[in-house]
Amino acid sequence: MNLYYPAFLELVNQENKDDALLYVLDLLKEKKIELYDLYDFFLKPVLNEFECSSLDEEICIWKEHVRTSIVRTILESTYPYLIEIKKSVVKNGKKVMVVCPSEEFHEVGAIIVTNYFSLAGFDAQYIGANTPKNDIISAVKALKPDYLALSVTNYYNLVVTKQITEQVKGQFPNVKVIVGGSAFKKPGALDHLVYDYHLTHKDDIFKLGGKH
Ligand code: B12
Repeated sequence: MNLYYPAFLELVNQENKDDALLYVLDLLKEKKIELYDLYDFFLKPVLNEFECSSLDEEICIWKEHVRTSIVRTILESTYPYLIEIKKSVVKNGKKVMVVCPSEEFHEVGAIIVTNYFSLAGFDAQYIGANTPKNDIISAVKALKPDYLALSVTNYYNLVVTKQITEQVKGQFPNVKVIVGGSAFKKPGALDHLVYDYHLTHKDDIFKLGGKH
């Protein structure tokens, strides 16, 4: 756990968006943490380790929304740091398109992953959450990416993911399909799926980008 995480968690638990943002901005400015730390050791755990007692089911969903809103504000507000780091990144000439399939509204992981692809030297574009199959196909046709990266969190969306990968591979055999996201933690999730890479960690993305 990062030394500065508990204080951040406390602010988020209080739903104090302003101070949570100011706290991490200060840590970045003072170079006490790197942008990578912010993603991996602050934003990811503050969402993934959020637990709501079953007694509080009624409030869990809106509380999750509030928390996500704090995280999204931090993600957008720290984008200038990404721009700054990207200036020194050597491009690898490869284009990747990141997208969440239809009904997949969980997009924080996809946005962070898009940033990692950029930092790994890819020309990375995030398309969006809840993207219908036909729109994904149209985007692949128009953008001609080298890689299509699908982010899937809810394992109920694995069925549509399978349909998308089959169609993409059928129509665009040269496009490499990358899958990632917590849905693939479910045993058997990758069975019968047409894909080229299942990546989990930022190091996998850097390796694929040619940086070790
Ligand atoms: C935030 C959240 C929400 C928010 C999402 C807001 C948004 N705009 O993104 C809201 C409130 C909308 C929401 C809604 C729902 N949620 Co929700 N949600 C979460 C929560 C708390 C955090 C998810 C998150 O963003 N994590 C932070 C990111 C940074 O981490 P990550 O997603 O793991 O991503 C990392 C890696 O997986 C990887 N990665 C991700 N994608 C990719 C792609 C590639 C290519 C690669 C290489 C890597 C990669 O890299 C990322 C960065 O390290 C999880 C809890 C959990 N433990 O996951 C539940 C959770 C995912 N939700 C769940 C559920 C059930 C729902 C709802 C059905 C609830 C409901 N009853 O309405 C709806 C479904 C909405 C929908 N149709 O998609 C379940 C899913 C269970 C399942 N069936 O799989 C979870 C696990 C909660 C639980 N314990 O039950 N949710």
